[in-house]
Amino acid sequence: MFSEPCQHSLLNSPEEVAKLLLEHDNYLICPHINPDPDSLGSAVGLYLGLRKLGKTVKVYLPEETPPYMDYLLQHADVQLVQPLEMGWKMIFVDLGTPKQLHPGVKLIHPWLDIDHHMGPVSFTRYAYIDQQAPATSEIVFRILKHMNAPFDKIIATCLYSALVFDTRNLTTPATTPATLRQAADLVEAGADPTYVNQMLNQQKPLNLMKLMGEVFANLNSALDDTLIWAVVPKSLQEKYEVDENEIDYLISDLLTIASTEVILMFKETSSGHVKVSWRSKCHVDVNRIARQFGGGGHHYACGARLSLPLKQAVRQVVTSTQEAMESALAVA
Ligand SMILES: [Mn+2]
Repeated sequence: MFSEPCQHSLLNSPEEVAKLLLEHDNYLICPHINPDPDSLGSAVGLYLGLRKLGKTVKVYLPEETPPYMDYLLQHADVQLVQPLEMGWKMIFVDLGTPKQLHPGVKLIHPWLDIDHHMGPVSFTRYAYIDQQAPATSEIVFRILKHMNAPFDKIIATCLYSALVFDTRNLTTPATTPATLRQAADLVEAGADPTYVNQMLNQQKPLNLMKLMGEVFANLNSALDDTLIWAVVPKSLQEKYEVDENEIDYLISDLLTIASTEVILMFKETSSGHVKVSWRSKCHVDVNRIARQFGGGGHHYACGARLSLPLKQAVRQVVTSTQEAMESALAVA
């Protein structure tokens, strides 16, 4: 019987991660709860790369994901139930914090954490955290390159999808010339930008658009409309028969409003929580606000889950966000 990790080592480069992955075998890759295309694309891209190098690998995903991401999953050996036999080394991608794990994930052999969120979080034996990386997939790409994994169209599609998702189509401030070169390498390896754009950005169901119409008609704002928030109660999701995971789509549309600095979205979930999402255009570090509520993410995008009634969650989060914005915009 193996023992739980008693030591934590931070790795210093993708090269070190590559070396470690080549030395071992039997990997179980876990995305975060309610995974986004960066977490899923990174997980499946890493899975496929390791498979090509002869490793035994599985992806563990104990939940349904919105249909628009099916194309990322179709080539992976996805386990809905955690394999509990010994020997699986768990690899976490894009996690941010262990709180972002699905409750169905048991930390049996937490071995490696690959991430670009605030860190380090020492719950795994090894971790490689690069906060400058625009997406976790950007790190996975570099790891696979150091392992000399052959890139094919499917791996390239997974990693390209993850990269363009987290960089809002290669436009966030984290997008550098190196990011664009990596995107070009992935297109050269077979990723099709037109196809990926269709998959990620043109899959909204009609009933979601109708729900968005009602949500947008009832937007709230403060601070001269620099703060705008949308509230999506369960009753509205039921009225339009919209899957709660699909509602996350609408936040990026709110960022297109000219006056906004910060966007907030409140979604009542079936688990009884309120999921809060923050997006910032520039000056306001919304991650600092999310952390006050036990959440986290990045300067420009983050979230938290609150065990509060919807109205109370809205009141508390709007107040804190307003305060943070007033001080951030005063110095900007
Ligand atoms: Mn990410």
